[in-house]
Amino acid sequence: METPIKIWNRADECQPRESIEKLQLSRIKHTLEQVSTRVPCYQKKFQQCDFNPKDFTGLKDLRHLPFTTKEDLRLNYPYGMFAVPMRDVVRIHSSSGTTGKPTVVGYTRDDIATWTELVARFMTAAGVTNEDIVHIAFGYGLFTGAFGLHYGSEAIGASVIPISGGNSDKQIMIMQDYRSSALVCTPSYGLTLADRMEKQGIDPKSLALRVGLFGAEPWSEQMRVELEQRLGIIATDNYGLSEIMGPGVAGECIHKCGMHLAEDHFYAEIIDPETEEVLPQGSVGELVLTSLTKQAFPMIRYRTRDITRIHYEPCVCGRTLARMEKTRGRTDDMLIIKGVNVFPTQIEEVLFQIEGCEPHYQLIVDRVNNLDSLEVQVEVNERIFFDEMKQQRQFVVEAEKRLATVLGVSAKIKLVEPSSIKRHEGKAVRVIDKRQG
Ligand code: DLL
Repeated sequence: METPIKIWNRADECQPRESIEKLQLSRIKHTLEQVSTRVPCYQKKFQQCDFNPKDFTGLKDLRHLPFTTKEDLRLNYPYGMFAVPMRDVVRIHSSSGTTGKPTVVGYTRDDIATWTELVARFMTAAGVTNEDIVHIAFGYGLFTGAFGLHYGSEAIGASVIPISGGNSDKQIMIMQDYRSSALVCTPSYGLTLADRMEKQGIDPKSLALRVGLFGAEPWSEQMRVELEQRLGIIATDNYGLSEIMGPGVAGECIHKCGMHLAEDHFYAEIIDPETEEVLPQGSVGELVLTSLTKQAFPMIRYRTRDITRIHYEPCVCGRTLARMEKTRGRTDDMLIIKGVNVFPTQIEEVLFQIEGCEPHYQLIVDRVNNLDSLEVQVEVNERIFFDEMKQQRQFVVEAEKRLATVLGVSAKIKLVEPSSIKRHEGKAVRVIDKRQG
């Protein structure tokens, strides 16, 4: 007999498609009215395209409205896009921008309640219950990861360990002593912890860990296999971005066949990032999100830059909310090497399948004689690193051949010593692009 699957909010997560769409329509209308009276940036955008929210009749009309981009948020830094007075804002976070000023986002009390609910949903979908001890190894601070997962875990009734990021030895000691059963961090940090355990001679299976909730950066299916095998856990993916809310926008259930999108709170479109046209259902493209219930920081057609595909068929778990595929990466991280588009996750997928490669790599992109070049620096195990020149050469040739077949463009492989690539506690930096600047 099948064990019944626990669903956090059955009424909202399993509703028929018609009722999801009906709800989306009434919520979009409300949001459009809110922003058109309260946010000058949207007032201007709507005036420019002669749009009146009162004329909005169907979800498909949304495609005629302008996008919101990171640039709009920069121009309105810090609070210009807020739709409520500061006295109604109870929390401020910001995005992990790598250049310029970060994006500032705000939440009302109701926004925090929605965020908590949506995180509780995906954590429950991943199998977390009130019996779990949740080890949160995201950095606490302006980053939305730690606080998002923290509130969601508490709502479920799990016991939260707010350990924050870094200090891997202490993390492992606490995991052992406090019997952490659910690990929350970036997949790359999960791997760092697995390495550290191995070095210390600790068998992860001797710990109480049983599930990992990984997110905040792209990671491949091979990386999942690596994490599951090495930590002895079920590894699930969850997605979000601060501009839209933080974690909780989408998350996998234990069937791991796409991340359930909280469609009752966000409306998703997939566009061609070049032509900016909405693509037909089932296409791969850039995810564009519109918030449906946010009060402090509503977003209309926000260009996430993340490349994915959405499936609308119901999932075996019973949830009807659409499922978003693991993102392949961001359009900004996509490398164009000799005209061929390559995502770091594609390279990761290949490397992880090569016997002897360690799961740590970095990509160096450069321009030599006006031609793009890609060097893949990858750690290999000691046997290969200290192998005879001839055998090592053979290994490199073989690996380069595998990469060229999958990527459709040649890349140079450079073997580096075990543990020589910088480890990250938060989001991993995979690409060093020497072509800029
Ligand atoms: O990373 C929110 C988050 C925290 C999500 C914890 C999941 C867990 P930002 O710092 O604003 O917010 O970065 C958002 O990170 O646009 C994606 O490019 C990337 N990203 C987030 N989750 C995933 C994921 C948080 N599961 C940006 N897979 C997004 C791939 C992800 N990329």
